[in-house]
Amino acid sequence: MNVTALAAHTPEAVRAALAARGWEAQPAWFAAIGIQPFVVLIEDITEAEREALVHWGTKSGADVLTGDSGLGAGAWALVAGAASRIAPLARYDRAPAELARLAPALGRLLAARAEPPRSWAIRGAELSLDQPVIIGIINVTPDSFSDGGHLASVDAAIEHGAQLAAHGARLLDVGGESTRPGAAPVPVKEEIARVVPVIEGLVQRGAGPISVDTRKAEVARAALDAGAAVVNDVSGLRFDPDLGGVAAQAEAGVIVMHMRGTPATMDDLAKYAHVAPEVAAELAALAEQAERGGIARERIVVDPGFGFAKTATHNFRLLDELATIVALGYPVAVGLSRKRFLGAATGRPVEDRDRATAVACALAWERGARLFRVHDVTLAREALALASATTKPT
Ligand code: PMM
Repeated sequence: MNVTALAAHTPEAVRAALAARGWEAQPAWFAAIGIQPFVVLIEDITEAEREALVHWGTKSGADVLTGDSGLGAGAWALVAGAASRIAPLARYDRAPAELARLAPALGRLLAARAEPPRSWAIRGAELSLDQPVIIGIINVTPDSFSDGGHLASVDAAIEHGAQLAAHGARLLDVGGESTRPGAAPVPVKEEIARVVPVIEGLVQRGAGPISVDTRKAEVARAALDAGAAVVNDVSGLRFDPDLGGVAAQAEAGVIVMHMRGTPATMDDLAKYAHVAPEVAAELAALAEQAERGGIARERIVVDPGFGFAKTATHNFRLLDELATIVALGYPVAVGLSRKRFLGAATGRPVEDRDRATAVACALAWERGARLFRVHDVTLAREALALASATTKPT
């Protein structure tokens, strides 16, 4: 007899074991997904639902931990087990009647796990997510947090963008307003004057597709008119109520990022009891709002907003628990590049954080992120080439 431990942090080991024993690719994938450990946190349930879950757990062999939230917030339950064991709870015909309320949300989580999105529809194109999508940063701001001042001239910014594309960036993100904590707001006219000539120049050079990093509808409209294909909004479409409509009408791709408050107020709002589920819930509400505003689901990417209304500790937890964001079912982008929490871990100053960025990108890939907004495309690309090679199914 031979007894071997298999890796369980992804489905790949089980899939490989089954494939090696003659299973077809599709059934091997579904079996591997089914065997994988699955843990769900269920909040705001009634006492009857809590009791029904405990009873169901005893019968089905899943682990169920429960408690009371207090303050009238209802009870909570943590349910853990193989996904295939928990899956019947998502089916009305199999789940106990008392737990019917659970089925839709649980069904969505299970479906997103089994079939994560494999492409992102942007304006006039489709980006495959089977490989990492590197988003190259072009900050055209005199006061940006990490590369401020270097790209002040239009020609320098265009040249820089062309270089990023040549090094493997599949999207170029042009921004004209710094979102540093406490940065001064930029008037609309000034922001347009910064980003539009750069976008036009990049389009002329055939570099792109291009994304515009803005919170403002007027800037987005001007950028889309100049040829941008994506709107990247750090306010998650909260800052300007017209931005969603502009993006929807242009059929642009949209990156909906999580933050609280504004860059001026966000640091005081970095208060979470458990950061990943709270960011996931707030991000889900923003993405649903975007969909209600007419942006097609397949055009939406979500981003947990590292460094925005988060302390270093929150950012580390969020990176580790990124799967909670991925489970929302939208493609996930991360903006880790040169951020302060990388300095907190490595002791490196902002101009020397590209190696830490590359490592963080690799960790994020493994946890399910597919898009990576970075300054140093070459280093990130190398790290992601390695990370994606290790998770590639054989
Ligand atoms: N971070 C910054 C600016 N824009 N957009 C997205 N989607 N995600 C981010 O994390 C993000 C962003 C701030 O960083 P920078 O000043 O280095 O550009």
